[in-house]
Amino acid sequence: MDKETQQTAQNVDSLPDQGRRRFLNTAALVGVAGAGISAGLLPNAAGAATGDKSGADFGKVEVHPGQLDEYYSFSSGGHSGDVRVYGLPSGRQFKSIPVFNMDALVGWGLTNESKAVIGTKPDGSLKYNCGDTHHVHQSYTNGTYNGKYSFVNDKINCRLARIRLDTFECDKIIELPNVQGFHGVFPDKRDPVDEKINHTTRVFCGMEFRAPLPNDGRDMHDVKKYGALFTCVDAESMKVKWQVRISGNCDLVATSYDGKLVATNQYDTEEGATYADMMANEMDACCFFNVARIEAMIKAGKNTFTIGDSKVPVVDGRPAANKDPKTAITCYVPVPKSPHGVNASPDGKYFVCSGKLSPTATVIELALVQKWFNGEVKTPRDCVVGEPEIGLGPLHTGFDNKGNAYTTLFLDSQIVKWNVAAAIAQFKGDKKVKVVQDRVDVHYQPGHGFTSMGETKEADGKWFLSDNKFSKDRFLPHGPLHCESAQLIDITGDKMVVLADHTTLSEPHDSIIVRRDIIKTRQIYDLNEFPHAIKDAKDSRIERKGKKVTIHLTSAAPAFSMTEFKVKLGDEVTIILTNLDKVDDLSHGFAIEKYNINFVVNPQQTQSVTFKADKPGVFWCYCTNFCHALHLEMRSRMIVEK
Ligand code: RUQ
Ligand code: CUA
Repeated sequence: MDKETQQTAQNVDSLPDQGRRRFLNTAALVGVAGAGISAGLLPNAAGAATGDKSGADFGKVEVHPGQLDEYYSFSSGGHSGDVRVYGLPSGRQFKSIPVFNMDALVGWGLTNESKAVIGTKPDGSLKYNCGDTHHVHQSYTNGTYNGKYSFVNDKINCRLARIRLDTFECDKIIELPNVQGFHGVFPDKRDPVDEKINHTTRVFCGMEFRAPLPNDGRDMHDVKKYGALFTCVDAESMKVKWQVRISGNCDLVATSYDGKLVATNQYDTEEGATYADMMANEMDACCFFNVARIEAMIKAGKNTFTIGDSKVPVVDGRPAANKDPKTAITCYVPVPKSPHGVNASPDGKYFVCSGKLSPTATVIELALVQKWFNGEVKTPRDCVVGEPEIGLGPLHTGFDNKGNAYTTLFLDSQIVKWNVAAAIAQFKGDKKVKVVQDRVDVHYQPGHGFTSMGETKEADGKWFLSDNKFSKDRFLPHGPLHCESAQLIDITGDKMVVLADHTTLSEPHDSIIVRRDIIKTRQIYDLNEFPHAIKDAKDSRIERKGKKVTIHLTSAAPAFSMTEFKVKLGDEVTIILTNLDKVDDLSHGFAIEKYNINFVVNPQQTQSVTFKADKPGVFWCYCTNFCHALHLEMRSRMIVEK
C-alpha cells in the first residue's frame, strides 16, 4: 500500500472519543468551523476510509456498460437552481432538470412554454432567472412514493416548483406570499385531515428568514417585529391554501406517516438578526403543527387574518395564542442549541432533530405530541424520549429498516450510525446500552445524508449517500471552485463501508433515493397535448397578422418542413415547431444564428419561441441535437427582409 492509500485508509479508531466531548461554547465552535475551512485543517484530514482493509466488496457498486442502476437519486442542485437525477449505485448523472435556472440545453427560460411556467413580467421577460433548490421530495401514496411528482423549493425567490415524473419536467411554479428564505419543504405522506385519502394532497413550506409582515417598508429596523410563516400548498392546483404565523423561524420540514402532524425545526427561537444573537439560547425547538385543527380553523374562518396584498388566510400559531393544548394548533418542543434538520423514522413513530451546535440528536415521539395536544402530557419537552450524544455538528439523519439512524456530523466529517431503541433506553436511565454502533469518515464535512427509500415506510437499509460540502484533495484539481463529493456507503452490515464516490457540481443539498420500479416515464409525447401542434408536415405555413408573424414548422430527421421562411424587419416572430419523429431518443434542436434562440423538441413534442426580427439578413437555423447522419444538413434559413 503506498503512503497515500495508507493515509486514506486511516483508522477511525484514532479519532478522539466523542463521548468525552461535551457542548462546545459558541466561540470555540465558530473557531473550529472557520479554521477547518480556511486552513484546510479539517478533522481527520487524511480523508475517508476507502474500506480497503475491511474486505469491502467494491464490486457492489459496479454497473457494467449496458447494465441499469437499481435506484434513482433525485438531488437538489443548490444555487444552480436545477434538480439532478443520478443512477445509484453507479453515481452516473442522467439529467439536470431545469427548474428555476435558465438552461440552453432544452431552451428552459427561452421557449414560450417554459416562460409560462417560470412566470414573466408584463414585457414578456422572465420575472426571475435564478433560484436556489435545497430540498426535493416526492409525492406519496400510503407512506411510500407514488412516482407522480417531485416538489422542490427556491430559497432565493421563495417559489415552490413541481416536477412531473412521467416526463421529468417542471410543470408548475408558484411564489409564496410574504415569505423570505423558503427552505424546508415536505409533501404530506397521506391526507392529514381526511382519513380516507391516502395520498399527497398538500405540500408544507418553511420560512427561514424572519421579515416584516408585510414587507412594505414597515418595521424595517425593529427585528423583534419581524415574523415567520409556515405555508401549506395544494399539491394538485398548486395554490397556497393557508399560512400559520409562528414564533422563531422554520428550517427543515417533516411530515408524519399518519398525516396528522407536520414539524419544522427552529434554530432561531431567539428571533435574532445576527449569528451571535441566533446562537444565544441553549435550547431552540421543533415546532409541531396540528394540521386537522388548522384546517378546521381555516374552514370556519375563525380567527383568520390576511397579510398585505395576499388573500391567503393566516392563523396565529405563536405560543401566546396557543396556551391551551386542547385547542392549540402548534406545540414547540424544546431541542438543544440550533438544531438543523428534522427527519421522520420509517416506522412512523419518531422525528429526529439534530443539534448542529450540540453534539446530540433529539428523538421526539409523535404519539406523545398527539397526547400533548389532548392535554395528556404535561410539557412539550416531555415528548422527548431520547437525546444521545453522537458527535460534533450533527445535521441530517437517514434511517435503515432495522431501527438504526445515520446522522451526518459536519464538524467531525463523519457519518455516525446509532440505534434509536438504544437511545431511548439510555434516556430512560440504562447506562450500559450501546447507542453508537459505528462511525465512518467521509471527505469532508457532510451536509445531507440519506438512505435508500429512507423517507418512506419502505426504507430498505441498503445504501446511505453522504453529500459532502468540501472535496479538497479528492479529485483532480479543477480551479478554485471545487466540485463536491457524494459518497456511497454500504449499510447492509454492522460496519458501514464507503464504497464509491462521485462528483456533484455545486451544490447539492438534499436528495432522495428511489427504487427504480417506482418511476414510470414516457419516452414520447402525445401530439394532442399541444394545442399548437401541427400533425402533418403539409400544414406547415407562415401566418401574418399585422406585424405578428407565426411560423408553423415541423421536424423529421434530417429535415425541417421549410428550408426557408421570410419575415420583415421589425416583425414579432413566433416559431412553433412540432417534432413529428416518433422514435424514442430522436430529439431535435432548433437554434437561430445571431438571434439567441436555442431549444429542443422531443419526439411528438411542440415548443415555441417569440422574438423580434431586429436584424436584416440571412440567418441559418440549424438542428443542435445530433439526430441523424445528415444532422449537419438539417437546416433552414430565416430571411429577414428590410
Ligand atoms: S440544508 S446541509 Cu438547505 Cu437541507 Cu442542511
Ligand atoms: Cu435534427 Cu440534428
